[in-house]
Amino acid sequence: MDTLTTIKNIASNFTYEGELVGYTELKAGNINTTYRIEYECGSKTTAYILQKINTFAFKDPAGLMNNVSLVTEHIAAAIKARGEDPERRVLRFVKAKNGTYLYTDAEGGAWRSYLFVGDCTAYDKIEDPKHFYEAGVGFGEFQRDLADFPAEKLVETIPNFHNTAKRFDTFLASVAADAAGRVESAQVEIDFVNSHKDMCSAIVEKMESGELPVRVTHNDTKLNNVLIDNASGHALCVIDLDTVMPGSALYDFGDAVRYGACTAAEDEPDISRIGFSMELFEQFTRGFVEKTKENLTREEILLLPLGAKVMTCELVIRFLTDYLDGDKYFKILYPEHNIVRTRAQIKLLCEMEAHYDEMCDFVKSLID
Ligand code: GN1
Ligand code: MG
Repeated sequence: MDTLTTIKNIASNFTYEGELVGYTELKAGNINTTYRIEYECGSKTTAYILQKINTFAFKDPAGLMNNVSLVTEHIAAAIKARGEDPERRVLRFVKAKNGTYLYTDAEGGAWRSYLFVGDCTAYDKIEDPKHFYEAGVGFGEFQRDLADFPAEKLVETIPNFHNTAKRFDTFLASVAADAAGRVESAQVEIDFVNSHKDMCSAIVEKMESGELPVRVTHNDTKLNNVLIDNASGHALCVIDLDTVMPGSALYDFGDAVRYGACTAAEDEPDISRIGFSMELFEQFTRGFVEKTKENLTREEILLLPLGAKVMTCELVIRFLTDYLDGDKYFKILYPEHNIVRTRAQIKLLCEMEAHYDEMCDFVKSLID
């Protein structure tokens, strides 16, 4: 079946009004398959996102959609309580004809849909450093708006998602299994991970001891997961809510810095281009701390830079593990893609280690 016919079939199970008049695939994500579709009703055209949830990654799509609808309702209420308009500020999901937010196709594929937010941009790379400040504001507000959300209502959509210590154990198992016969060719990268074993448990241990509180976090805070309003240049709406679940504020801060303060793309093959930008780090940190300083503990804020190192280390491990497993998890564009990603994250982590004291000093300067 061609894609248009598939889209038409799937879309006919949602409660859109009018006729499907167009679709395009959006290729930015590494996990789900995403389409932008348009419906025409009379003289009005409305755009939606129609997305197939990757059920290899997300085993419980119904639980996931329940999380997402609870969280978006909570955020909409928080925006209203501030006397602001939640329109365009939080995702609005469209019901399937079965009355839920999820449609399961004949092959078991899990689909959901939400209104497309227009006149804004999801930047894959930073064009203006101010956008990264805005990303900090956006993810900081997200964290703040969910500060009073009862975490026990959320399922863990991917169990142990940011349990970096468990990621390390999974990595060891993949090295031992050598399923794709790639261990020999990745020995340098494997040695790097082995030398960072202690870093993997740094956050987990602090959460277990209670030094770091458990919060409701986004857990996938790439720059392109916060929409920036084209007219005002301000953060508008946080998207990609699939991994919202209990976590640490360090995860959200850290993953955003990992992606956004890097001087090249996360899969840049020429590692000489990969550096860590203190300027960009400072932009994001300023925005994030401005919005969260009333909610986070002092200790938590001072530890934020640790999140950047641990999240980068975690991505080294995840990309390398997937490479060793034979590319089962992340979408790849070419056979070496996951090892290229691994090398890029290794270089970035080394750059962060070199800037770590500066990062900590800057964070401290914001709260003293
Ligand atoms: C995946 O699909 P995307 O780009 O939103 C992944 C993140 C990684 C990221 C690396 C559910 O996110 O954890 O940081 O790729 N999401 C999931 O690019 O595994
Ligand atoms: Mg994502």
